Amino acid sequence: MADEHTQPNDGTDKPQGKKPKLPPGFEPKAKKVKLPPGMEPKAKKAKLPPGMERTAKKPTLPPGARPAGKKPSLPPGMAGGDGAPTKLKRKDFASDQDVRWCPGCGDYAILAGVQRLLPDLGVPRENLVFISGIGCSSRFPYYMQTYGVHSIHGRAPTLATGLKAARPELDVWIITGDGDALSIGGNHLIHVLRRNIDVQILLFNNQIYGLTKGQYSPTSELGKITKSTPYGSIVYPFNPVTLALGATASFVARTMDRDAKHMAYVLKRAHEHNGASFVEIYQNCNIFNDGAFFDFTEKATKPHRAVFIEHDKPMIYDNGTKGIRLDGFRPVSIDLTDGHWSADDCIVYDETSMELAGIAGRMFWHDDLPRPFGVFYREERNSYEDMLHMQIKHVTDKRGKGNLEALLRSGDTWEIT
Ligand SMILES: Cc1ncc(C[n+]2csc(CCOP(=O)(O)OP(=O)(O)O)c2C)c(N)n1
Ligand code: SF4
Ligand SMILES: [Mg+2]
Repeated sequence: MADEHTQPNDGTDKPQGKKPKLPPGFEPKAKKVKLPPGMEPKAKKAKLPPGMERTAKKPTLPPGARPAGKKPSLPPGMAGGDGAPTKLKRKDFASDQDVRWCPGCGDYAILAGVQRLLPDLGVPRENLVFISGIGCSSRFPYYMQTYGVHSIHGRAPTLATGLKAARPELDVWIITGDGDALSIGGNHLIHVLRRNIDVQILLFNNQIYGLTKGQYSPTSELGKITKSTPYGSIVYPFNPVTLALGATASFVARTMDRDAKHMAYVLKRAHEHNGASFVEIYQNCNIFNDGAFFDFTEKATKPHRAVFIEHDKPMIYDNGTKGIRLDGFRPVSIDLTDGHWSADDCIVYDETSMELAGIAGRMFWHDDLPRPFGVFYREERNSYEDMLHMQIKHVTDKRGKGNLEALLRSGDTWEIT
């Protein structure tokens, strides 16, 4: 009989949503970090470079840059553009490549969801670019009849940053996995979010390395038995939503492969947003981590394990029988059927509130709380490329057009003979 620890995903993992059990011999320690005197955090308003003040004056944008919250208007004659009659269909976005994911993989549903959505977004194919890293999920650009780059492990944000800086009118999507985005690409992900490059980032989270056949990833739960953690993972997982919020992302959402309608809604919202839109998508890897999210995605458990958050609406779930209320700063589940509480007692979700996003984002390990799906946070602020082109214009207006030749020959130069 094969040793059970050599088997990938042997089915002994704790269901998601429950506080994971530490491997034997490891007890959690709760330590409070004390700041040294004089290091209390101060709330300071950031100073913008000259010509880039956000308030009062709205600077005129140079050609190619667009103001926050606006999507580019396409030239006449282009599909979906001003006066263009041709509407593309889902099949127009499918390439002639054979899709090489395992039968039953959640990646198929995400691919179909994106291809179904694109005709409604009205962006011509020649303006669309899908950039991925490495992993099963990162094979995505092959299957799209658009421009695309299957790039280097964890570096899709890097390529996307360069492309958007040079060609801000392009509609750029980053496709990445939990390993690609959060292990090798962790540094690049936080900076693309901080810089607020106007891209859509779709993180296919299957809580495992799929392509390399089932090693644990930064989102694998504590105690997870995999090929690379035969005695159970001893590492706390990242929660991608709170990670993105911490990296000052201007749009943060979560959806799932098994709810096409919700995924379409979230992706559309992400696309509407000017700036980096981060979307975590729970994706089933039926080969190496089957059922990782079934608590939240399957009919029998979804109603009481998932809560769908909507702006300006009370946080209600379980077919309207339960809600989420704030008890001090803690979210608690309340019963709406026994006459004690009503919908008026529930949190009315505000997706522009960083504080609420933090609270909802941390509804993660509690057995007695559902996990939220939807748009956690949205903030209107200029994208990096808007600011970049504004700054170039400001400096050019002031100092005139630059001369590269003169610049190269200025200052201390040497002639090598
Ligand atoms: C520089 C480098 N390091 C490691 C690898 C091996 N590798 C390929 S994909 C991958 C992880 C993929 O996991 P994830 O991003 O979660 O994608 P999935 O396959 O699960 O969709 C790793 C470690 C590599 N290809 N290149
Ligand atoms: S290994 Fe998993 S993630 Fe990769 S294609 Fe197969 S089912 Fe999908
Ligand atoms: Mg993965």
